[in-house]
Amino acid sequence: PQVIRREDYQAPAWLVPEIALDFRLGLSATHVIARLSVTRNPAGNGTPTLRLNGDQIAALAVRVDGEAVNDWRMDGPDLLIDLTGDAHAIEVETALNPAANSQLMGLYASNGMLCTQCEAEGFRRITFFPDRPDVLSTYSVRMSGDKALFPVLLSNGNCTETGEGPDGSHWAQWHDPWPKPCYLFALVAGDLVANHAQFTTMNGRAVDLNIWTRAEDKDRTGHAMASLINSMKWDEEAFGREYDLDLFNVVAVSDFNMGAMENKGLNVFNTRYVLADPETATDGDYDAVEGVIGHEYFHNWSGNRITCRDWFQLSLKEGFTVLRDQLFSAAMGSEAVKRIEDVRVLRGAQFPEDSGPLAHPIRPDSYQEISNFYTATVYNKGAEVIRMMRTMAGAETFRKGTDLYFDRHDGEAATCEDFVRAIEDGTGLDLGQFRLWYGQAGTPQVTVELRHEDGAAVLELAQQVPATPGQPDKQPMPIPLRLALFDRATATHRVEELVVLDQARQTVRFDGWAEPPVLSINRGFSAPVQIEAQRDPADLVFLAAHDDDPFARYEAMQSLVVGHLVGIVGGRLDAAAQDRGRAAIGEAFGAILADDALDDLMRGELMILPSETYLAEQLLVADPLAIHAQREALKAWLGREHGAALEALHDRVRAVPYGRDAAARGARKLKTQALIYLASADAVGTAPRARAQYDAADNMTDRQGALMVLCGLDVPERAAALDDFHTRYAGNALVIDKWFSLQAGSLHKDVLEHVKALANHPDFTMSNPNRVRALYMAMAVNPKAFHAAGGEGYRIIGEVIRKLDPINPQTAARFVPSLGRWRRVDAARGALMVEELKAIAAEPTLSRDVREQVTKSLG
Ligand code: HT7
Ligand code: ZN
Repeated sequence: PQVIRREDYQAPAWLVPEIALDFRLGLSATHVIARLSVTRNPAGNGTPTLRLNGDQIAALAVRVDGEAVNDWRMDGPDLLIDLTGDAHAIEVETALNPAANSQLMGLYASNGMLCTQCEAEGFRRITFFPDRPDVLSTYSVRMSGDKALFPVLLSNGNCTETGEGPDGSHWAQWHDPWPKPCYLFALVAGDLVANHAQFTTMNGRAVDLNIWTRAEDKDRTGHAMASLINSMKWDEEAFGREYDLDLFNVVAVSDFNMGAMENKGLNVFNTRYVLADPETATDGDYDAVEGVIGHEYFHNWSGNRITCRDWFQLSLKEGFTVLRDQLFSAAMGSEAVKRIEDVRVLRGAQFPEDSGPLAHPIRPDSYQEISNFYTATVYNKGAEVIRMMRTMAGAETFRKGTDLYFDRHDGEAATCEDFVRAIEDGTGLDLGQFRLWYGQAGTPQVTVELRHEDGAAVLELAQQVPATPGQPDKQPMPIPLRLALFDRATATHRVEELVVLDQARQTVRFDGWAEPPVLSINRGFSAPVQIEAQRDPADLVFLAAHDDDPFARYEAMQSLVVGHLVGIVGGRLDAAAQDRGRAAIGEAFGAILADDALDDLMRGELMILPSETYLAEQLLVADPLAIHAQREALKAWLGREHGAALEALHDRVRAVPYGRDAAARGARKLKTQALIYLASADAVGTAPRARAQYDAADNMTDRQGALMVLCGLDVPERAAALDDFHTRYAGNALVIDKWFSLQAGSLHKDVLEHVKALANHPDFTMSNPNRVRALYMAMAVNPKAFHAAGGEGYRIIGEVIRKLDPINPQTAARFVPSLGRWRRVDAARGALMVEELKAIAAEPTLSRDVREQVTKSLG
């Protein structure tokens, strides 16, 4: 396989300052003429050969400076033309069949409309072009098509002209004044309606905003529009960034490989991240819409105005934009809860990446298929790395760094190094050693020990970055640890500071402690590391009750449970220690339920036990079902011990009327949390309560929560509620997705039987990524289903990968990492997972996407 390496980067030999595209649109036949003005790049290698990338397209005609030529040639999928001068006009014609494009890359048909997805390398499926992010062009786009089929014709920038053509056709001309790489090109044509609004920028410019959907979905775009307006305002205030066109269009499509795409002035979204109303979207869905709308909008500066030099720099735009969307969502809601959720995502998705065969640095060194690198590492760890710079500089000073970055590199295709240097120059930080975070993979392990001697608290810190594929030896990195020392008697802290651990070992001494303090460390999750500390459960109970840093409070509760469950599964706790640990958890849990000073949203967070994935991550080799059983046992015990308080809690919060405010949201969160514990303790006794919540629900959060609980129970209420849900929401694809994933992610003993039956349900299809993920991703992340004895879960996922690969390789490849965890489970299970990986590898034709993931997973 061809391996692309970061060190091989070469500036493009030819630039394309301008491109004019002419589309004659049809669902199954679209004709494209691309007119490129090309100029020799003085910084290039001087070759006379112009390389235009292509992928599964053929050139119908090639013209150079207006003359048809025949002396072009193909090099694999690429078209090569030898040029004599320094500047030429190139014209290439291609023909496409969008309806047959099941990969959803390039130009494709979805639900009767046409749309494009060009990042990372989809543009080359539309026309021949130097498909690399450091070739920036000004785009003019003309499109014509049947007016009845495609009444709305959209592209980047501004619409400059429209007109009627023959035989019921019409056309539109678009022009985008901002030079951009081809991955930001977009075109949409379809029967769409807009939710329209206006935004006035900080300099008083009016911007027209449109969210385009199918007519029946328009009523569900209000939250997306409010989120867009909030994003535009927030980016002005928080980062000084103003929108730069007169028009901003968002289009919702139902077939989409990822969440959304930040094409200049024409964002294309998965319907999932646009449509929301109380009846069909949960509070989590509302948050996701707000977060993704913000994310794509923020890309207008971090990604579009400053783009990436090459795809190794992906974290330049993605890590930074994730940080920006995290800060935005925190500002719109609860900062504490948002931080906890972000860390939960990091631990659930990124830590396993960092500790597995696909581990890579946030700026990878090589790839075979770039689509495989849109990962939690590049996105979420990338955001954490930039957040650490912000923590070390302080928010205000950090802003000086980002201002400098935006000023210095506006209009450029930049590198991660450019970003770090701008932050250094703008803030005065020395980030020399910090740059290691960009190149070293693996989650650092920080060992913490607090001694008390001679009236002082002595903190011993040590770090170790684990070996990862291709990186056996690592150097120590700067790790900013926010810490506090608490006085036990007053339950307040006397010390709070940021300690930067940048050596392999470091000692920090705090004088003036007659009594040993309680240590609160990595407050706010100031560094994306794994803390290893022998904690006295009593100290964790203390912090869970008294820490004034909400994240640290959550973390104390998590550590208490992790220590207990991992201790049991790892066989390290005798019966007495188990009883003591459980009692400590019970005490802390009871205090959380009873603490009147806590808001309900935060109470809900504190009640959530660490995920099975995160628990497994703590063990070198884990028996996933043993972890599952112990976690369930603890849940049931807590449900029994605190049954009366949980029932009282459920009764209190179910009386709170629906609202979008924090109090009402907190009430909804607790409603389902309480049910979860009560059902664990007494399935039969709780089922009527869950059914009552389901029936009384006037919103999807309550209804889905109740159905989720019922789905895991072997009770008669289960089937009736599932049937009701399916009938009630028939025809609403996003809600029917929920119906699939609730069953595939359930705790029910027959979950695999349910998955197999659902695969044959008339509503199931392999051609819609949302539906495939709803069923099979929900199953792949459900340890009880995926790791079921005998390996049936592995076989199901293996078969999905094989069946899906020819249809949609990107989506297929996203299932491979679950099988790649084979070294981290017991040998018998591991062997079954390897068997599946080998069976996939043996397929005669595999996409580059799946081949890369499988080969690396077998390692
Ligand atoms: N920048 C966008 C990436 C994306 C994408 C990548 C590969 C294949 C399909 C895709 N759709 C969108 C999304 C984002 O991070 O904003
Ligand atoms: Zn992004």
